[in-house]
Amino acid sequence: MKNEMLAMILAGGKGSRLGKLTKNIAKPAVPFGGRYRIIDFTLSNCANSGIKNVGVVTQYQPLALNNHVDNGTSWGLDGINSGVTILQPYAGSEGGKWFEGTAHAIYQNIAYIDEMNPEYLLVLSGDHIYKMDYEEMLETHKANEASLTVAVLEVPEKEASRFGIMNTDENDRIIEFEEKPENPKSNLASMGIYIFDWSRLREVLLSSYSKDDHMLDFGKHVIPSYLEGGENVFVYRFAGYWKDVGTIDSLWEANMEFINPEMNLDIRDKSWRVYSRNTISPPNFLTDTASVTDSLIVDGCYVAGQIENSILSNDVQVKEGSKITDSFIMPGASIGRDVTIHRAIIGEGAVVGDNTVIDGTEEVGVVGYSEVIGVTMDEG
Ligand code: ADQ
Ligand code: ADP
Repeated sequence: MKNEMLAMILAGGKGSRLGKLTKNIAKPAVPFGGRYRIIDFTLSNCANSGIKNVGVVTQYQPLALNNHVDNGTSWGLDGINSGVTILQPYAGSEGGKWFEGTAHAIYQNIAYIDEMNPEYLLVLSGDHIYKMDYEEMLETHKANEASLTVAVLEVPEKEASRFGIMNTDENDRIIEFEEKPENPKSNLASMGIYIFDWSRLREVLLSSYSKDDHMLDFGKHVIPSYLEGGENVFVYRFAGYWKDVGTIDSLWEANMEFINPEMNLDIRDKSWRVYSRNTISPPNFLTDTASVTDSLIVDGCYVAGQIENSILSNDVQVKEGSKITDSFIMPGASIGRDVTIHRAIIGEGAVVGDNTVIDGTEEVGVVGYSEVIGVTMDEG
């Protein structure tokens, strides 16, 4: 079988910066925007870009991710010669091995990639919210006769040290690259999205692992070695909405931007749909004490309280007298009476007892997955 471009979504980072929100779940499977999970955006981009095969490389808590992605039907990726494959660390002849970095994760999956036999390998991250046409990026890659193309965008200067930062010449060829520099020399940042000529990358990885100088990471090892070796490395400039939601703050922010009418990630764009695996919930019920403004309320909710500038995912309950502002409530959470929640993320299936106050004014409030807070025995 010959695939022009195979996508590999790297979804195996620990996600430890999401704290208790990723205790039982891989980061890409964390709920987002009321109806979605983080990985839906990348999977939808793949489907909309005409990519047929997608490998999802994971290692922590993959169960919920497996259930969600299933065989890719929800994204139309389950046809003949297409599909989504969840790739987990496996025990080889030399014993099991965890993926030690992004490049190592690709190296460990060479057998799968060879089976797909692509000309180009698209490397993606499992924790970004954006809409992007990878086909257009591939056109740029071909036009430049590049060996590697890195998607980039300009970030605020004060955030630059969180990213791979580069300088380019007048033809958009990368001449300098530094992974997360302390003193960034520009604000042109890598989005961690790469297109490689697969045969070349395969050679480079095999040669590095045959010696004692293993290339573990794309940012730290592969890109610098490509530049040193004089390979054709170019940028692809992206201008739309893009957010790495790897931290509590960025996850909260991205959800708030999602309900901001001015934000430019148009979720209603019929030419670039974002798909997800949808479960069926009953219609919402709003009582006569309910008040809802500037909010998304997804199916299955029962609302008797006051909701402002917030997202209630499916099957959330908010009882009378409670007030929720600037918050993201994940599926199945249950909020008691006279509760105040401000600037918070409430995990899937969490239970918040009567009269609880969660005030995230200083620091975004978080209630974890299935966590029970503020419930006393006599209420039970
Ligand atoms: P980071 O996002 O910090 O920087 P990294 O932690 O390597 O890079 O994660 C990239 C993706 O790969 C994440 O989705 C993560 O979950 C996944 N991943 C990490 N380790 C993995 C492993 N061992 N096995 C499988 N998957 C793994 C990168 C680039 C920067 C760039 C930013 C943009 O290195 O140059 O600026 O992305 O967000
Ligand atoms: P399993 O898939 O075996 O039932 P998991 O612990 O992986 O067990 O997940 C159970 C359910 O809880 C899934 O629907 C998953 O998406 C959800 N879940 C797990 N952890 C979280 C979390 N931190 N926040 C939100 N939802 C979560």
